[in-house]
Amino acid sequence: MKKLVFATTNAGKRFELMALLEGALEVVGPEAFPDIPEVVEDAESFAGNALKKARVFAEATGLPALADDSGLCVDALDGRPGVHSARYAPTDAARIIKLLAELQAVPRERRTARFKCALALVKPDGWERSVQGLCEGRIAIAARGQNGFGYDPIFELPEGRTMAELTREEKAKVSHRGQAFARLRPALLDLVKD
Ligand code: ITT
Repeated sequence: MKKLVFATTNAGKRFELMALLEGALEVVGPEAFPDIPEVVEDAESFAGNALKKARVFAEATGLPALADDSGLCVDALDGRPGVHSARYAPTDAARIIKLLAELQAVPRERRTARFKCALALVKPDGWERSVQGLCEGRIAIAARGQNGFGYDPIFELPEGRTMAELTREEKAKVSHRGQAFARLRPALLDLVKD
């Protein structure tokens, strides 16, 4: 089976994308290449960071590489934490507590936010494609739900549930990552034929 390296250490992202790939490709993670140094995510856009990660892995492994850079942009915080979503606080729990605290005085109608996801696919011959997806919602008053990962328990969808109250299949249909994946799917399936 054709191999794809997925340049992420985030278990939540990996779980979701593996499910979307439905076994079409053999996916290997960065742990299979311990000599590749950590990629510094210093681009100002999700797309820039995703491309940077995928390029490093494609070049170093000689395999097609897929990378995901994603995050949460909150309108009342002028788009923060945005590309800094992973570094906003040290753990998922701490990030949720900090965001709820920052928004404590912000009323429901001004708690609008969106998840963004950039996916980049880079082949060792230099071919590359980058796609994006986004999902609109608002920051809940308190965390709810056990599914998903990261900021999911405080991201409320227009239908009323938080992202962490959806099943994996439901999340894939509406999420930023699901949307981006749908756009990249043809190119990923072409890898099977390459
Ligand atoms: P890699 O760079 O190794 O892929 P990372 O966790 O550092 O892993 P990012 O820099 O892209 O990834 O940071 C993404 C942040 O946004 C991180 O805090 C995630 O928990 C959060 N995030 C991304 N997608 C999410 C989703 O679908 N649901 C909830 N939180 C999400």
